Amino acid sequence: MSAFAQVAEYSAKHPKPSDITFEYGTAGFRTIGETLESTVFRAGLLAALRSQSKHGQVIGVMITASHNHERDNGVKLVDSMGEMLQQSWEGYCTDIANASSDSQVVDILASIAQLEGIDMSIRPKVAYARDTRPSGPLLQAALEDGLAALDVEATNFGIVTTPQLHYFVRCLNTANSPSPYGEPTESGYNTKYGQAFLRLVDGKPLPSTLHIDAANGVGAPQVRKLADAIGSPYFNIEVNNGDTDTLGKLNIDCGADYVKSNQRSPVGTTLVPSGRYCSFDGDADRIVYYYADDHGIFHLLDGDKISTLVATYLRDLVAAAGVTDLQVGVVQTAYANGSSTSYIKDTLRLPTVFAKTGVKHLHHEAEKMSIGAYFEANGHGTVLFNPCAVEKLQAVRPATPAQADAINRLWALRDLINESVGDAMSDMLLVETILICKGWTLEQWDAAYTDLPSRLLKVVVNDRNIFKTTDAEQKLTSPLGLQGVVDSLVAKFPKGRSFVRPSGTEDAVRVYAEAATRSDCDQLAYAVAGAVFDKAGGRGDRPAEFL
Ligand code: NG1
Ligand code: ZN
Repeated sequence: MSAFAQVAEYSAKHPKPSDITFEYGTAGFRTIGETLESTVFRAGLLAALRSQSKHGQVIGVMITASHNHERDNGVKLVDSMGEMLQQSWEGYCTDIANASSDSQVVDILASIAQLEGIDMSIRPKVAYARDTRPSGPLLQAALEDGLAALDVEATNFGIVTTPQLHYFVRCLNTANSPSPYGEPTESGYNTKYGQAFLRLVDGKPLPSTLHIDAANGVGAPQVRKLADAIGSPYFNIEVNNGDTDTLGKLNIDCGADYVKSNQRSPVGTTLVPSGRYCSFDGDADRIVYYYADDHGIFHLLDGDKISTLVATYLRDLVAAAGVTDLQVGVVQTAYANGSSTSYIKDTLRLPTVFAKTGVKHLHHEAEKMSIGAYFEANGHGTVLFNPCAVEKLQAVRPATPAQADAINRLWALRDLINESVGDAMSDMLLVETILICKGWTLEQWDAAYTDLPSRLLKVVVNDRNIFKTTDAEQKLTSPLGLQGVVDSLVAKFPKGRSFVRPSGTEDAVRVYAEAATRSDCDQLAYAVAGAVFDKAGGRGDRPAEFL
């Protein structure tokens, strides 16, 4: 009997909407939740094949649409070390999601199996989870049908954060290796990160309460469990926007994306000077911090501020450990504030590179560094320790107590960091550790450099696929002539910078601009957005001119 014998029958239960073309974008598939049943079912089939191609290692499937509206949902595959799906498989995902019939689904599976030389006798293993969205149960059922159709050994991790699922996958696949990542359970996760945190802050002065805006998403129950597991005044938190039961609240007027995009505090939070605040996004893989100064003015500490804080701390520890040939580097995207890039290059004197948008691109660049900190400005990122760096640290024979302490701290930091993917909870503990160790307030952290005013706009166009970019998405190669217009607008503003790229998660084009003053920045942003609208088929309202 063919390995795909049951697929057509199961597939018939989850027909593809004929009017939608799906694309595996920056963060997997993402669109209106109810339309994704066939796609999630088929993602389950592909996860099974991917597992077989990896000789039976566990592959993850996460059902989430992150910071997007509650009516949206999405699905993405997690590769065997907990990292994003290998890029060459993204095309397979798109192909199978768009197969127009059940028999075509089977044909595509058969051709992938042949192309990848897959041994179909291997029993596939898949771990899956979802966030709190209302369409989650429906999509989970579709996924389970996909897994049943290929007789997958499946593990349901329930409702967890996206990075927790990445962690579980990595733990499962390293369980019998010389360096197991951890225990693949929620309590294993909380124990690993919680214990590392306590090792690092032990004996330091206690911090004040951290107010966490959990975007009314899965981060709320999970961070409460983390706090219970840590059970120490070093992690004294108050969770706001933690309502996952009431429909219509997820990510609305709250969460990391709202705070970053609007540069204001979330609903239900009144900032008190010297108070400490942070926001997760809906699936808790992003985090930003913020505070109000003595005049009540809001200040954001975004992904750029986190990466510079972390890179500085790691650089100093590596120096204190006496390891000379170990370089800390930083990976950013073009959305990084220009001031942060100058600060990394000119003040910290650390190597920095730009990657395309989407953490998978940053992750790959960071892998090339000895210790690579990567963060998107929106607060999504982590730190990677290259195996060569680990070997070098293992080889050090400390000559002084200070050196031994620095090395111990580096090991503890490595345990504190979720190396598989950006993780709001692990990143939060990392930031908390550094602030506690330095005895810093958020204002002191913020003092390293001052952000240039920036603006991110969205333009809806007839066809965003005509937008093609180069140079880490900083230049347009299509539509022809548009980049010239952007360049001429940028040239008018001191410290001006602007670029245009198609979104990978929404049907829109994004326009980013920064300049020396708020007014210049807004003028530039709206001028570029207007040019995009006029010259590339803008739809709906023309971006409002800045007055
Ligand atoms: P797109 O829609 O491709 O810009 C957005 C974010 C990315 C990344 C993904 C995945 C911005 C400007 N873009 O991608 O950084 O986080 O969502 O969630 O923040
Ligand atoms: Zn997210």
